[in-house]
Amino acid sequence: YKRSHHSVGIIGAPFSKGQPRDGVEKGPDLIRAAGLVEKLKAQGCAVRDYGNVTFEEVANDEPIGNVKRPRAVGSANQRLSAAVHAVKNDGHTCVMLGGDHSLAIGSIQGHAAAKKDLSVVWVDAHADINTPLTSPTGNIHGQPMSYLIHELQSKENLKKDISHSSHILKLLGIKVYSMTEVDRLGIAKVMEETCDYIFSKVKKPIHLSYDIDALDPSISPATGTPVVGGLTYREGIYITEHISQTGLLSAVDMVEVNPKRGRTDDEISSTVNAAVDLIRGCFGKLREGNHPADYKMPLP
Ligand code: EXY
Ligand code: MN
Ligand code: MN
Ligand code: MN
Repeated sequence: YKRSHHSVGIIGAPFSKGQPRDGVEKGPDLIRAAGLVEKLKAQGCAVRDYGNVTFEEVANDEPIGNVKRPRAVGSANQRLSAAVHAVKNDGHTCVMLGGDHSLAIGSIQGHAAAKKDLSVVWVDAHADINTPLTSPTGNIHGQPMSYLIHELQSKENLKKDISHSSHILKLLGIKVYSMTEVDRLGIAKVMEETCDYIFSKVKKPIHLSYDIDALDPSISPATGTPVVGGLTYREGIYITEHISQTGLLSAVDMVEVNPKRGRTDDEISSTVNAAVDLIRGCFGKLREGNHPADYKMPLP
């Protein structure tokens, strides 16, 4: 029964310009202040905190078409991509603390630059696959997948009538589980099927992009776009436990924690603590309890 052997590299990305609400840039420091590093070490991880990425001020960042703050988001993601690439080259599992979900563009790009082929598991109340033409808001945090998927890069495809993200997902053959499937199958079956699917050809490193708004707002209310009817705390944690036991987790994004969207201190701490617990689940924390490294079964 061995303890976690994980080596974790943490990057903070205090960035909010992929969406309009202030406060999500405070996510990284709050998640650290809730004891993330200490807790990961206590469960046996080696942890290196690379600190926060610094982002440049972009002066004239007028919308391009419908897309808001394209230059700031582009620049931030270039810097984040380089930072994630470096953490991967140092041999760690990368944990990127957002920040809004537009940061997945740079996080996945930097990860892919180091590892070539990846599987991406996206846990979210939203599909985040709007294209610049289908986005109802122009906010890039609702669009990151559209910049990462090769099939969505051609103007031809963008012109097609793909106005609903569920249609785009169908068109691309992306495996999707809605809350209806979580209810019908249970989260254990959903994760079993998810892993069967991503392991069906080759076992690629996994990039887990976890939006805290995937959890029900009764648990994580301090987020920009909460949706009632989300995952329970236990379902949310189960996802991380299951991914952890594959041994293939290579990078994690934990995004959209926004303390300014919490109405009370309890709402904020519930959200931040859930983010910490999800990350702990990614690195082998078991709800049954973890034995200390030198634990010996007492003789009868
Ligand atoms: N579908 C809406 C949009 O594209 O603006 C809302 C997107 C919310 C995205 C959140 C972070 O996951
Ligand atoms: Mn998202
Ligand atoms: Mn979301
Ligand atoms: Mn492991």
